[in-house]
Amino acid sequence: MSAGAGRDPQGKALLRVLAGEALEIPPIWLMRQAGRYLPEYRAERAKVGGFLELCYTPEVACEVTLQPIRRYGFDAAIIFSDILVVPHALGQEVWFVEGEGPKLAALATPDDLSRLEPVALAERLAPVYEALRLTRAALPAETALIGFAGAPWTLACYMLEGGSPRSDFGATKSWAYLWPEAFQALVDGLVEAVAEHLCRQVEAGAEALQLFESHAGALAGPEFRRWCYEPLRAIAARVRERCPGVPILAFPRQAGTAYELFAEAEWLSGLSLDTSVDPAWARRRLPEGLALQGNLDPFLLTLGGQPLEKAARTLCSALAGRPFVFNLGHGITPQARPEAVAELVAVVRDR
Ligand code: 1CP
Repeated sequence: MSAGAGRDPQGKALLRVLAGEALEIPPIWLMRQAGRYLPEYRAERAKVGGFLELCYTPEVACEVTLQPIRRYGFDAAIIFSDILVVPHALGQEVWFVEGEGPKLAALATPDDLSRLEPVALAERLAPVYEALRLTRAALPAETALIGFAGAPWTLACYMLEGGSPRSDFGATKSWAYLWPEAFQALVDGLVEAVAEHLCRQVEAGAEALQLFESHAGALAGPEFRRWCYEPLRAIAARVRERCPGVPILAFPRQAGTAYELFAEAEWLSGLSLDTSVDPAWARRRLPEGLALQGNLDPFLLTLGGQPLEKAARTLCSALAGRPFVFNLGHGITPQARPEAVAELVAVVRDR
């Protein structure tokens, strides 16, 4: 199988950096690099019924994963899927409304936890693993394949809010404060489910893993430690036991000063910085051996030209000489100009 060979840090730039090497030309990939800004993605999307069908049809998920690699030759492909396949595979109803985003049948009270069916997870997500196998077989040898999952707090937000969280995270925080034991049981269950999903992805060919904690910014202090940091650490421990050596990246978006907690996270290979983090601060406060990933403002890809070039060069200089993966500070938007993405890759590689 290619997974073992792929994890050899000799070849692939992304894996070398996640093993602690500083490369003169940083590897580059972009969060949400397959998506609506690409006409070829929109064409594939129009052929299938719904967004989840796209995720669960291995040939199509493989094709859209490869599209940005063909166009730009990124150093890594991220498997086309979504963080919400985990709640879906646990038996929660999930659907996508065009222009509105994801919707879920919210868990209303602790009694609803009994509706979740963790035993069925791997079987329901088999198409994702098949998509990884197909993609690994089709990728150029130098391109790393990234598997991913949502982190428990972020998944809990969608599961309890019934979709994209309200600005006060009211439903989620009500559970956490009113029913802490039930909320802990949900988070613990998600730790197991996410660890299982990540290990299956590695077994199907993923060579690095990213945990998306998109709503880390809703937490601070002891709550951050309990609901974000500790569950991430617990997942990493399980993955390291079953899949030793696979590098793990975390993206605790908008964590603010809590980014510093990860300075001691020896279980982590790389930390993804959001747009609000000053790279010079990260360089000073986070350990030399921890790869930093990020954090160009995605808006610059709607502009292109001189502002994009200047920001990309500044970012590369700020993190030169240490393990660094060039990326955005959040996902690419549907408004990004495909030509601007090509400009960005050229600037990062040909400075
Ligand atoms: O119809 C469409 O094309 C829907 C748009 C879309 C896409 C392209 C959604 C719905 N998901 C995806 C793919 C996706 N989602 C990937 C694919 C791989 C790649 O990067 O190319 C990944 C990694 C995700 C991860 C994801 N999904 C996150 C974490 C990253 C982040 O943006 O913070 C989150 C929060 C989701 C939930 C989700 N799924 C889709 C949307 C629009 C959202 C976000 C809704 C919200 O903001 O609350």
